[in-house]
Parts: sequence; C-alpha cells; structure tokens
Amino acid sequence: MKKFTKSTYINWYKDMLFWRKFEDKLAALYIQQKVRGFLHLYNGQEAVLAGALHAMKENDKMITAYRNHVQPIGLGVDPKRIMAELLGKDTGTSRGLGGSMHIFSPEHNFYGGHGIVGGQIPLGAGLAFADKYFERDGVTLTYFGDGAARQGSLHETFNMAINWKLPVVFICENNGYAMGTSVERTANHDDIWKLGLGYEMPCGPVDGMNPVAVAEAMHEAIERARRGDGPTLLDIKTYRYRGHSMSDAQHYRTKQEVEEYKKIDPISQVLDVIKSKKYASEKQIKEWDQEVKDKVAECQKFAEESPFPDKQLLYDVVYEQEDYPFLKHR
Ligand SMILES: Cc1ncc(C[n+]2csc(CCOP(=O)(O)OP(=O)(O)O)c2C)c(N)n1
Ligand SMILES: [Mg+2]
Repeated sequence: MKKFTKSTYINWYKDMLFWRKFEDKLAALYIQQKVRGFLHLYNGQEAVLAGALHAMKENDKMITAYRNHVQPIGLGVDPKRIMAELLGKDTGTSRGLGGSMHIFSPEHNFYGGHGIVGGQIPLGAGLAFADKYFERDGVTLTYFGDGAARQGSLHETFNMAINWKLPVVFICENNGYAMGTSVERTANHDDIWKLGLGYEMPCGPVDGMNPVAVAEAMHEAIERARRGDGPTLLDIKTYRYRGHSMSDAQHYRTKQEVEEYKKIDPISQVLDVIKSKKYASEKQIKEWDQEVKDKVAECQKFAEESPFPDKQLLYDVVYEQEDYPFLKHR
C-alpha cells in the first residue's frame, strides 16, 4: 500500500475540509431554498472516503446511496458541476435533472447516487460481475448504510458474490442510525460485520473516524478482491453530525452524543498529526483554510450564475414508445 506520508496527511486535511465546507454551503443554500427536495449530508463521515481513496487504484469503482455529493469530488468530478446539479442547473452532472441524490459520473468510475435503500448493493455486485466477466482489472466499492444491512437484497447479493468470488468490497457506513432509528433498536446485535460470517465472507469492524484505519482495512479488502479471492464486508463505524436529511429535527439523540463524536473528528485527528509532526506552520494551515473557503465560493458562484436547463430538455429525456402495447387501449 502507498505509505502514509506528510503529503498524505496534508491532502487528507485539505480534501476533508473542502468536502465538509462544501456541504456546509449546501446546507445554507438549502435553507435559502436554492437546493430543493432532499439533502443528506456527509459531515463527520469524511474519513471513510479519504481512507478508501488512498487504497483505490485507477480502475476501481464506487457506488453508494443518496449521501453522495463528496465521493464523486474525491474521484475527480469537478465540484462546481456537483453544486450546479444540486441547484438544478444545466451545467450540473446530469444537467440539473438528477439533483442531490443522483450524482453520477461513469467517466470517473462513480456509479451513483441511489435513493432506494439497499438498491445499489446488487448493482455494485453487477458492476463487479461485469469486470470479472470481461476480464477487466477493477474492484467495485459498494457502500450502504446500517439501515440497508437488513434488506433481503443484501443477503441475496452476498450469497452470489461470495459464491462467484466477485471483485467487490461491501462497505457498511455504520453511522449508528437509519433516519431516526438507532442500530441497537433494529437488530439483536449491532455488529453488522457479523452478517458476513454466515457466508464465510471475510469481515470485520473498522474505526471510521480515522482515515489510516479505513485505508488499511480497505487496502486489504480491495487487494483480496483484485487477486480473485472475492468479497469482504467492512463494518465501518462512523457518525453523522447533521440530521438524516435537512428536514430532520433529531429528537432521537442528544446534543451531548454529537459532541462526544466531534472529539474524535476525522479532520481534527489529521490536523493533530500535521501539528505534532510539524508538517506545517499555523500560517500555512490558515492559508489552506482560506483556499478551501475560496474554492467553495467559486463553486457557489458557478452554480448560481449557471442557467436552468431549457424546458425543451424535459421532452428530450422522456420518450413515448409508439408501439407500446397498452397505448392503443387508452
Ligand atoms: C426501500 C426503501 N425503504 C425506505 C426508504 C426511506 N429511507 C430513506 S433513507 C432511510 C434510512 C437508511 O439509513 P441507512 O441505511 O443507515 O443510511 P444513512 O442515511 O444513515 O446513511 C430510509 C428508511 C427508502 N428510501 N427506500
Ligand atoms: Mg445509517
């Protein structure tokens, strides 16, 4: 695996801070009703992405649920286009037609962006199947929440994926809650990784607040898949600071609980390493913070100044099949 060097920590700090501030800006734009519909933010979970990117290689793919704005940024999609998508603009990744939950960019190996809980789990195995079938190098990182772990589709997919030794890593981003329901309330035990045991699938828990721990676990799982030894299930214990979505009043948890997790915040942990190892001066850190702010402002400016798509686009992206059998009965 690539080593954890000074530049690893510096890049992690700058990237994770950018992702967080980018999403803080989205929250503000949501309150101004410039972002419409649902908005599920990633604040607190950034180490899960930072660690994964460290372990991924060029042809590896990612698929996730609706908490999906920063993963494509990590994979190289222009963040200006993502913000534009959220504002429904023509310059967005899907010309403004997908919105928050549906970021998609196969050119960057990002396959969405899925609103049906657990719906992306079989799709992720399908992407991995295609790579195996066509003898292409590539591992698919398939993310889902703790709430999706009890879906039947997960079990059907696990069975096939281990049986066929598909090059996939199943990653449960266990943030403790499915909307307002805690993991403890939905099952007999809260160690989701144990679901892998029944399939004899390598599995285990991972500290999701620390990008080093995530990168190490991901590396092992990704390389296992790449050499043909099949899937792994990682139960990455993380936490989201914001509500499930912007319309969540959060009556199901206490403010103290959120504060406890902020003490082990991934960005602060990385910054502590930078400071203790003297990788950068206070002045340098302040400059990075300013760079991040400017970059977010640039995204906002681009998104706000972009036009909405022309109404004609609505007619271009739906179709009526002339010989559809039921049409003649209307
Ligand atoms: C099949 C299905 N059932 C219910 C919902 C409504 N719903 C949206 S998000 C969610 C909770 C999912 O929680 P989790 O998988 O833990 O993901 P997190 O939001 O914590 O990232 C539910 C029940 C849905 N979108 N799809
Ligand atoms: Mg959850």
